[in-house]
Amino acid sequence: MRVESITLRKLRMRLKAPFETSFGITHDRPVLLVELQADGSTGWSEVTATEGPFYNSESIDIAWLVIRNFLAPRILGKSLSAASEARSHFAGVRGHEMSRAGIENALWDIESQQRGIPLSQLLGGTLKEISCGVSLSLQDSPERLLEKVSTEVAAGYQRIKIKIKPGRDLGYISAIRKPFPDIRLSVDANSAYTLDDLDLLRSFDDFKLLMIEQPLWWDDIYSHAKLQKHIKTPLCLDESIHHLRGAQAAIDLGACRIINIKLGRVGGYTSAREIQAYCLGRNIPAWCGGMLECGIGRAHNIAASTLPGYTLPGDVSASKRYWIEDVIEPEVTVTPQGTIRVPQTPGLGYHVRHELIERWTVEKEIFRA
Ligand code: OSB
Ligand code: MG
Repeated sequence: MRVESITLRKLRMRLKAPFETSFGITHDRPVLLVELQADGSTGWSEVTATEGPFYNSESIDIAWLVIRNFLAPRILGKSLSAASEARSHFAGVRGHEMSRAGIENALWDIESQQRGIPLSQLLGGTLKEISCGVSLSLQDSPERLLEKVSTEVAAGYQRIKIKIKPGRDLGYISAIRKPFPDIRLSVDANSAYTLDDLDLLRSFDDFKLLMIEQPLWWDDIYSHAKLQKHIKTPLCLDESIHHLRGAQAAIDLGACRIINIKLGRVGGYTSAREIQAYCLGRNIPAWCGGMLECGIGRAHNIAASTLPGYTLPGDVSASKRYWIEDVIEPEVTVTPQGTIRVPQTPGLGYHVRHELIERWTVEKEIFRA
């Protein structure tokens, strides 16, 4: 594959409903798409950074600059025999995992087209159908949250995750557990607590939660290890894990018993595959996280979720939960059993709606070899 050009596009897509986490509310999701040309083939991917450096230190605009000034020049005109080689070209760039994933994952799309096999198969995925969960935004009242949970349980989703933050935690968790004593339920704090909240966090043990996701500081594995010693519920790390070494440290330190793998956060498929293989070997359940992706990032998440290390339902759900209209065809749908059937055609397995993307583009730049 000789990398001929990289096109960046920023789209403004309106979420059907605002999504609130402990770090803020998103109404409009700026979407950064990568269209990469190599040997006459086109690969697509999504840079999953948020509008500002609030989830991690990346943002859509920062990623644009990093790709223009540092990543594109390192890969344009280069010939790669496999998409996994992209990572070595980016070795001199520290951090900026989501930006790197944006380029690497588009190359995986191209490689699977060129080999004539589905992306999931190229990755080594074994599932033809993946298990789905949902991540629910913070709500203004436990009653409102309960309505949302009821809707998603009725739709078949196999795991419900609710966002929590101080003041919107115990009352919400218990309101759901009463009518739903047995569903797989987890909570995600996005770093809203500190070790001073130990008693409160320990009280979550009464609710048979599948996990507590990233309760403490986004960049702090050590404090999670301290916390895990004092509570029974498994901790899951999201924000803190950027690569295999981080996953190894977290597991060895006992900082978590479950890992959320996000393709963007870990720098792309090559790194995600290493982490899932490691988790599988260590009997640590892993699952595919989400970043409110449009269809392109969603299609990549579906392919990743077929890998054998992804043993728990992920945050990969139907397009219609987020968007009135998606940029792929068909849009992602979920069966009444709470699964997504994995496309079996070469590449992403979905048609990319180029004209629609062009229409929704608010900024565009092309880099050529
Ligand atoms: O922590 O998993 C998270 C969305 C934006 C930023 C961080 C997170 C999330 C989600 C949504 O939980 C997952 C999704 O439905 O895409
Ligand atoms: Mg999370």
